[in-house]
Amino acid sequence: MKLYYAPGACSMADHIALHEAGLTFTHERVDLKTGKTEHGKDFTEINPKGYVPALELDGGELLTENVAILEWIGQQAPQLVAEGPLGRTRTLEKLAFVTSELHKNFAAFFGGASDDQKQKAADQLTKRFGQIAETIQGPFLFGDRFTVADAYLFVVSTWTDHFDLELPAKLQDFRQQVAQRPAVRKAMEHEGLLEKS
Ligand SMILES: N[C@@H](CCC(=O)N[C@@H](CS)C(=O)NCC(=O)O)C(=O)O
Repeated sequence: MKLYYAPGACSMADHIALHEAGLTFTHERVDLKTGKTEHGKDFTEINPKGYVPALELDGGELLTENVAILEWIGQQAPQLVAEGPLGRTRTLEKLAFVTSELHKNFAAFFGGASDDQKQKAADQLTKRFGQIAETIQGPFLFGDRFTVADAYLFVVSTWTDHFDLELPAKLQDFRQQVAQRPAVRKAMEHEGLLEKS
């Protein structure tokens, strides 16, 4: 199995989740500016959509879309999904919120949006980060159990550092807790975001 990723991008959620799941995988870095992988391949020949994450399964099938990949990892490692009869659906509910209400609003900052569009996106992000922060049971979204949704929320929360956006205190605490996890450190070290310990 191989994860196509870009350092610090949303694919880091999958990178973290794969380590948390204890799955064996390799990685190939994608340069999103040139569209080339670290082995010089044209990434659109692998994923025609041209974006990360993409996960090539052992049978050769390619999974794309962060929510689908994280959901699949959760199927392989049920300990990464919330407990209870509604656990899987509750996890998906959080993944959907992170992708459509948080991740999507960063597009204004990553792309060439106007100041007005950036301000609107920043206002939305403040509101939506505030809403999800209020649902954190602590230390993670669903209490003591770390799930694939925590991995994704952690990654998007790190993006606020680049754009001078402030996180609610509850999310700052959450970030600190998540950052200490060995799987998170391993993924971040590999992606060059942390000094190797
Ligand atoms: N709909 C996709 C979006 C993924 C996405 O936004 N990936 C970004 C990095 S976080 C990317 O690769 N952007 C480069 C591009 O779109 O060309 C998903 O949810 O997985």
